[in-house]
Amino acid sequence: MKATVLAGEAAPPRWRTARREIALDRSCVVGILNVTPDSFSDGGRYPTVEAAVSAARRMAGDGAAVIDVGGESTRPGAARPGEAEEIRRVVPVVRAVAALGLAVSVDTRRAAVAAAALEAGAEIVNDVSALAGDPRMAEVVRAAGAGLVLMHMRGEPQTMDALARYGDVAAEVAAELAARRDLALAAGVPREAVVLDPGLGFAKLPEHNLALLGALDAVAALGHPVMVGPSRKRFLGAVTGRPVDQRDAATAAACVAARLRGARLFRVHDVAGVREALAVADAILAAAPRAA
Ligand code: HH2
Repeated sequence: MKATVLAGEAAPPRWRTARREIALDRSCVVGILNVTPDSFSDGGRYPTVEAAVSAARRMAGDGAAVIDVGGESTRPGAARPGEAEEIRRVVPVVRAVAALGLAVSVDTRRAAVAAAALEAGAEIVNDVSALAGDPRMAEVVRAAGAGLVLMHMRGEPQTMDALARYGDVAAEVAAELAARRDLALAAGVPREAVVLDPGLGFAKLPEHNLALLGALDAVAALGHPVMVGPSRKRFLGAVTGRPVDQRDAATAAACVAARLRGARLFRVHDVAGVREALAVADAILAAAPRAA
């Protein structure tokens, strides 16, 4: 399939991680594996390492190129586990999934958790605080040569809802992400390792999430691959009236909309459905690269 570059998008077609380069000439699906008791959609679903590994295998079989393992729920108001507990949740699962040869990212705001996961075979750090959560994070990522996802948020998951005030949400999110990206580069993280994520649902009201998806080109224009994580989130319930366990069609629609505005990576629970929807979007873009 031909690579497509959208107007205003100068993203490199590859993402460098600690163990490989991930091709982004077609959409890349990142499967969510939350090993938490309290995540809003899949909390408590994988109580053993074996259950988590078989979920990872299934997602890889469905077309996930990366498995994102998280040990902390960041839904609004969630209680934070201690650092030792987060490591205890995440590391055995990371080790077992990485041993299958799959690309593993660790979803954490803590440098010690990231370091332990990277040591266990993870190759990407997905930091929802975009380096604001721990002053040692950039150095841990740099030293491991890991990929880095910088996600936009304001404040903390406990406080972020009060900070959802924007004039031009896409322009503000892009500017705030650019500042976090500059910090990462200044700390020695290579440009090719950095992916940017607008943080759907983080310090954003439903209308902010929708406006961001419609103007995602502003983030893509920063010149890094863009990841989005709309999966089963509240704003999709606000549009469709569906409860959390019935939002996979809405998730696929949001991913396709984001793909047409330049996103390349899609963090989702329902890998098979989203992979199929994105195959159609990729085919349309390949047939008419200037369509969007
Ligand atoms: N969303 C969540 C967690 N991590 N990482 C990135 N890069 N982008 C996102 O949009 C994102 C993320 C929240 O969703 P989930 O993991 O499903 O739930 P919880 O935080 O309750 O574990």
